[in-house]
Amino acid sequence: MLSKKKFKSEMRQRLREKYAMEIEDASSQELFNVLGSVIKAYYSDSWRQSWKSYLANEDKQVYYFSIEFLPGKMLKSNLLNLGILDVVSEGLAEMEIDLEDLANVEKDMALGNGGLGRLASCFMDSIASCGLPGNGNGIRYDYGLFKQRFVDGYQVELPDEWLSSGNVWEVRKESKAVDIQFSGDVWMVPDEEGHLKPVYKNQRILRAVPYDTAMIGYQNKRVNTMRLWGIEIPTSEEEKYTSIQDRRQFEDLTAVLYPDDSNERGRLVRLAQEYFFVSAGVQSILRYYLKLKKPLSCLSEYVAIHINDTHPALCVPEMMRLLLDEHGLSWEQAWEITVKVMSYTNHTIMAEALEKWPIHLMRSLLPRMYQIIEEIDRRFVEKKKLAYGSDLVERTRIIQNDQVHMAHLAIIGSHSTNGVAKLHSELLKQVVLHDFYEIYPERFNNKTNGIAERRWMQLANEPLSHVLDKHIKKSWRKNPEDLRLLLNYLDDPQVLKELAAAKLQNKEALARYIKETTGIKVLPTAIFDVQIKRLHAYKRQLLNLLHILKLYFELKENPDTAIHPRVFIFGAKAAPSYTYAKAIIKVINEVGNMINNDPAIGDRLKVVFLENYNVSLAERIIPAADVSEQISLASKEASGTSNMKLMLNGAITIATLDGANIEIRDAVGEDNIVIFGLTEQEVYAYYENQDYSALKIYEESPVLQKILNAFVDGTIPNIEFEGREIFDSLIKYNDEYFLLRDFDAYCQAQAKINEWYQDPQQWQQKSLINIANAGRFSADDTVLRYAEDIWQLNPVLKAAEKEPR
Ligand code: 26Q
Repeated sequence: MLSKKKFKSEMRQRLREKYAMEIEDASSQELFNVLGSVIKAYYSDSWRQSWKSYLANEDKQVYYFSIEFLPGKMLKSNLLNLGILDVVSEGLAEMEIDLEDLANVEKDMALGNGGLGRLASCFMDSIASCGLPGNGNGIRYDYGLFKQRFVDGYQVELPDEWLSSGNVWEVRKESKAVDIQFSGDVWMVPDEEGHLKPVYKNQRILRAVPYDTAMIGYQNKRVNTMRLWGIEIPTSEEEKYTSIQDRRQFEDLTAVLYPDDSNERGRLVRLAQEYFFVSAGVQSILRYYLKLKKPLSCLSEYVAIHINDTHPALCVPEMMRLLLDEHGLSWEQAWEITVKVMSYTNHTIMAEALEKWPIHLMRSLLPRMYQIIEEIDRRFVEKKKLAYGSDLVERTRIIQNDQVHMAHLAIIGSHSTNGVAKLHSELLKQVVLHDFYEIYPERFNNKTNGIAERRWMQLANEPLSHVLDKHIKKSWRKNPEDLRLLLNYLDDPQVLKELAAAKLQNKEALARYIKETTGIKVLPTAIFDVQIKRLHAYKRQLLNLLHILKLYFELKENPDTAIHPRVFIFGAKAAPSYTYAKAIIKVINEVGNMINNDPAIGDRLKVVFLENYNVSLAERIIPAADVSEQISLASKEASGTSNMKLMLNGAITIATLDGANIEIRDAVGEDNIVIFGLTEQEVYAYYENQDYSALKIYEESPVLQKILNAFVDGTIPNIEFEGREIFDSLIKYNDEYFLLRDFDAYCQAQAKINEWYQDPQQWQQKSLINIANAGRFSADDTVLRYAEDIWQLNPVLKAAEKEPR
């Protein structure tokens, strides 16, 4: 264990070695770097030992392949997980250093867009915390997700230079580099035994260099690895590059993370990124495996590869290539191994979001991959046609209309396909992937998402954590299910009072942040109503705005309207080329300006759109939220995870029956959540009957007329262009996401929130019930289910033998 004294002397010693300085002379950045290296030294033994013990026990390992990871800042979560947060914080204080100051120096590691990337990072934390042998595999982008600024209410994107001051957590492992082959022609030439072998001409060899980051388990001495690959041109290959542009084209492969963006579809660089980290990862896995001296036929007893969405689906043909071309296995042997090793998670049911690549791109960049995919496709068709008939097979085959369907590849090439919430997994089976469900019913399963509750409660919400410790003791910190103990205090006025005080404290902190960053003054006693997520039409930030405008007009017309003051808080990035989403950002900002500066409204209504929503900002907003907006059109949000984080922090959810909202309702009961809107069946009925008319709803509703007209009649200033675009999307193009249909129900739901808030004790009880029931969404549980049902990791199986669950 680290003593305060030891820690302080380590800090001083390393600062002298690294910068030849004393504490008093060092900047926050220098102190942060030194602190990072002290911590790294502290866990280095556990990191080595964990790896050694996996090797010694020949534990089966899982490799989580994800093109996105979104860890945010790591300093405090590393300290927490190592169990030295207090020692370090106090030790620093004794040297007159504020841990918070150093924590703020760290740049967010934002190598992801949103939910999918953050889920990968929550899983990394939980996999280590559950003591499971598991590793991340991804890309070390030079620039993470763009930084968002508002200029005149418009989103402007700036590069995210997250590496500009170095990265203390990563370890470059040059000796573990692997070669990656791109492009060139492939000739299948018979070898001495007459087996066809690929011979490449004009190919480019690139080097993938791993950068390893420790994934520290929660106070269990386990340290796993997240391995991110960077690209380099090997010196031996340099003469092949005839121009700077040619070099750049390859070197820039890992330069930027692609934003979640349909316009980026079909970009060659994205495909190259996918192959790059897949090939690097699969090669290094096999290299490790061969050291174990086990036959390849047993690979699936030692290795599981998880494909996070279809972005790493090339794992399937790449594993096949290595087994066939490098290790000489037969197709049948290689295929059996591959399917057993691979598993796949689907994160969307939106047809337009399913990944497809034009054949010509795949063939020109990755000719061998394409050949193998063609053969997988050919055998699939041949084998399944007899049993299922040609219609079904034509719909499910991998190659269709000159495109490679990555989801089809992932399903056919793996033994498990899971959705991320109950409803989503049902829709996969019954609708979106129904054809595959007919063929492979046993492959489909559900794994409802979860969150790293330690980060989202212990780190993000200290005031609430202290209240919990005081009354239910500390077991919840390790065992989130123990949050249920809080239910014993449902009628304890003292506990309710303390919970309310913690919330108020968090709201005051957020109010200060809002004042500093936007200049807007908000009342901490107002209802803090929060919608934080990527900006997407289906998530319906616009529905929220329509309701805000309704309240605004009501207050203007009738200043005596009884509503509790509300602060509507938004955080959202729009993909750079998603013009409609950007128009919504602009309009929310302009409505905000109009309302926030209207003296007739005062403190009763405020609209705050915080810039640059990211993990760190989420950690500020979530603890301060009273209301959680989860208002996607039913069936569109696969799961959502901020819904879970907000619930855990005591916000009351206003939600449609979509994604994990349904499971949140089941957990807290109807009285502690506000549900509204179309159900998924009703949405599908509209699709079937084609009888939705937004215009009709508009014509019959004076309220909606007033609100929608405000977008085009100059009522809302400075949105001439965007206002028209939005108005047209609702009326002229018939409101694709049924906002107008759900509008009345949403307003009633919001009225209920207002009414509930009038009774502080009742509100606090509902909030308590939400906190107490959030334990079931711990990512620890989620990864244990993956480990047991999908990855079949030995430690879980062994533990299960000992004490059946
Ligand atoms: C597409 C084309 C080109 C480049 C990038 C992309 C791209 C990038 C990111 C496509 C999709 C994503 C991210 C999707 C995502 O975050 N999905 C969310 O996953 C969460 C975790 O399962 C769910 O909770 C959310 O419901 C789901 O929207």
